[in-house]
Amino acid sequence: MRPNLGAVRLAASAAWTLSGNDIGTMITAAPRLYPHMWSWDTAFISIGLAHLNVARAARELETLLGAQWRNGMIPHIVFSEGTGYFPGPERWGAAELNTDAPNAPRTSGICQPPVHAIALRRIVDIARSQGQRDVAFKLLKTAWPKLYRWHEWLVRHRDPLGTGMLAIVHGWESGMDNSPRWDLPYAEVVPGPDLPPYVRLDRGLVAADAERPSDAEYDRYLWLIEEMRKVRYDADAVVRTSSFLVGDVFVTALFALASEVLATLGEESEQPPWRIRQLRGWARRSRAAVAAAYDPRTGLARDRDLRGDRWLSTSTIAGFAPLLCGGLPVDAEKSMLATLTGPEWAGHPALFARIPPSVSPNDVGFRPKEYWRGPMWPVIAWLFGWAFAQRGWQEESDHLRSECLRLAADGSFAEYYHPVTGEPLGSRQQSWTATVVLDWLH
Ligand code: 9WN
Repeated sequence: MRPNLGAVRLAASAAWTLSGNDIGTMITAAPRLYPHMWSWDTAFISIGLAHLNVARAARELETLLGAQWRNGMIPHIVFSEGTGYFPGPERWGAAELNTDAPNAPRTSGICQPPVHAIALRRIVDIARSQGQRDVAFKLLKTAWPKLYRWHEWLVRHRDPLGTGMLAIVHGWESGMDNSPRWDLPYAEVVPGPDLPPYVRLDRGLVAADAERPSDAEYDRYLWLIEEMRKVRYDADAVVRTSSFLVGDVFVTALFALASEVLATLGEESEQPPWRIRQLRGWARRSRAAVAAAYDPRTGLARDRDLRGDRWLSTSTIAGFAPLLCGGLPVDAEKSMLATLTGPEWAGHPALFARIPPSVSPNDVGFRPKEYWRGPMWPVIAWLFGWAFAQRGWQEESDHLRSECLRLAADGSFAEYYHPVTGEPLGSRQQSWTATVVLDWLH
């Protein structure tokens, strides 16, 4: 029988999970598999923390922002002193190769989806609702300019077409590492003979190897790092030379959404009006790029392979990106929402909970246990739920919330879940799962 903790015990266990992952200097993404700070994980983690202690939440976000590169990039990993994760700081060599990277703490050399302004919005609102206006205002004042610079970096260095469609140079930057979205572009990434040998450390930390990416996938992940090392992580040179360059529709939608959110936060904290106007302009352009990626034949939005100069049509959760940021004509949007909740996706009769999995259960590539190739990720459901509430779709938002709470009621706080059986998969006590559950329970 699957355990069901009930709301009070579930909230207590979520809080306990976060404190268990607190190593003093940061809250790690997970106890063993991920003993460091990940950029988008930390954004979500700080939201959950805010319910427990707003000052602690502010500190967590500030720790991440403290590792921001001098050029504005927020790195995808901020390394702790902990070992046990590969590739670690030595393999990345970011600080050795690029003077924009901080020496301490050490970081990786790529980035992750820009969800941080959404976290800031949430923390500020939670703080205000608790009467802690001073903490909220202080955090806004320190974090806002840094987040502005982060968004500016993305526009400057990751919009190679100048259309607002943001590009990624590694599947890890999407946060959806081995999603079928990247199969075609990764097929063109050919690891060279000079790929230095390495030993994976993630094996054995999950129940079955198939829950993690394959060795062939890892070779490509590592090869892309070699390519970046060759150009010393110079942002424009990386975009010119990386054998993986893809316009990521999900990242672009999050950027559009987060830029609007940041603009509003800017108004609330009296930031320079020209910067606020600029953010709204970036949001408009990226929203239009997301809408332009919409394919009326499938009803989903596509990624764009910039090396292969082709659209990438896959049946993954990222195809619903326009629902996050808006921009589609009303009819197309309505029918996309109906697809998301309908029998191809969240309403598929075989599913354990009515939450969209990472790949449609009807797709030939659906693999219910394989990481980003099928499982349900609570954190992704949270993002849609939050965006839906902003867009006035409260019923759909509430529904995602209650279904996700049902999925997470076992208290494992798994990294991802089997969409049909609800079995926990990947890491346990994953911080971002605990934190979104905490947010839902408040
Ligand atoms: C590589 C930490 C991260 C998440 C990603 C998820 C996974 C790392 C890995 O774990 O990626 O960055 O080693 O598999 O795909 O979204 O941020 O939780």
